[in-house]
Amino acid sequence: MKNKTFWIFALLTISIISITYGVTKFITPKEKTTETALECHETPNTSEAASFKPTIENKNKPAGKAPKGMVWIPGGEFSMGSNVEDESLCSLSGVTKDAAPIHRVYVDGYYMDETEVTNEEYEKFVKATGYVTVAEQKPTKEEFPTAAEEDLITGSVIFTPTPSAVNLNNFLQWWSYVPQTDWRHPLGPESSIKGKENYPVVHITYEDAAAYAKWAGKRLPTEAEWEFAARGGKTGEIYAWGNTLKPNGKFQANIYQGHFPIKDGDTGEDGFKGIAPVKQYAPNAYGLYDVSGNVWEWTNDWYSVDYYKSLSESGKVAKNPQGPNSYNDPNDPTQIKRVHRGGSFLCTDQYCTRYMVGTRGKGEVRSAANHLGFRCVKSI
Ligand SMILES: [Ca+2]
Ligand SMILES: [Ca+2]
Repeated sequence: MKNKTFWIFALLTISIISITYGVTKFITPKEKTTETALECHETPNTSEAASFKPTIENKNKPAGKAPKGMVWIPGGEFSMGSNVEDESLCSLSGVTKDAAPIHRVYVDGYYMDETEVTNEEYEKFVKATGYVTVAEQKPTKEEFPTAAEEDLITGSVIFTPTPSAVNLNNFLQWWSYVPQTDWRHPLGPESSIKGKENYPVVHITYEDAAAYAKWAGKRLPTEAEWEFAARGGKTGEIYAWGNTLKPNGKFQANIYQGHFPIKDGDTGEDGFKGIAPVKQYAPNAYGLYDVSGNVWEWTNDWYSVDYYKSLSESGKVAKNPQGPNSYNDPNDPTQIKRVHRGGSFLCTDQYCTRYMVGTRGKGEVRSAANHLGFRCVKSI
């Protein structure tokens, strides 16, 4: 990359590396497109099928109505994680391993936002508090000591389709750091959120999400709370809606169809090319919309590659796990990361199939992009 924002770009987009990890690590350069090189399936290869034990929901329910825009998640004991052996439905072996082994977890009940936090909701917060998101703050020399002064400019990272087919081994080809890009200008300085009040807010870092949650009297979910809720009380299913990607031939979430990442490559077979307003697909069994796809969602937990392993090895049911004490991503050891969940409108069946409900994502805490948002929970 030759443009002057390269250093900031490189430093701020670590989360993109994480999100597209399957691409960067597991798709080797080929002249052929992955579509012709791979055999894809409706369901992934799985292992440890017997290790999912039934979900046992709590019976208690708080009196009174749920807070506006939230639904009650009863909590209980469930089997958490993924037994998917492949990174994708196209048999790329890979990083879903960090969601193994399946282990037993208990969470108390809580309320959860029924949708991703929208632009309209985030705007109320900003108007009330004057909050300035990370993308709107000028990067400092302290944070980016190697960057030249002229490169320290506000902005965020946008998915930028390529003019033609590319090898999928270099994510820099389809992500760009664009100056003056933030939640109000999700596709660059000329764009706006006018008429997009009911779209999920994006370009949100962890601290931006946590600040909103605090203002709203809520908090970010733990990773366990997020997964318990997303599974909707079901046991060991691959998706939030069941075990097949397209029941009756119909997509159940806003993901990506077609040839990634080329211009006009997303066919929008699921109804949307790119991001969608919230509530466009049926909710899961708890009444939650878009837990899979549309935008990735922050959780409060540090990301550690071996956290599930350590919980499993304890031999006990993990009670209200709060995540590991620190972050640990051996592939990217200097980056401070927390867990993302659910995948986004850019996840395809070829890789990054993180709309599979037990799988995990991760991101550097001060990084954002136009496919990353959040939702909140509230304890009783
Ligand atoms: Ca779509
Ligand atoms: Ca989502």
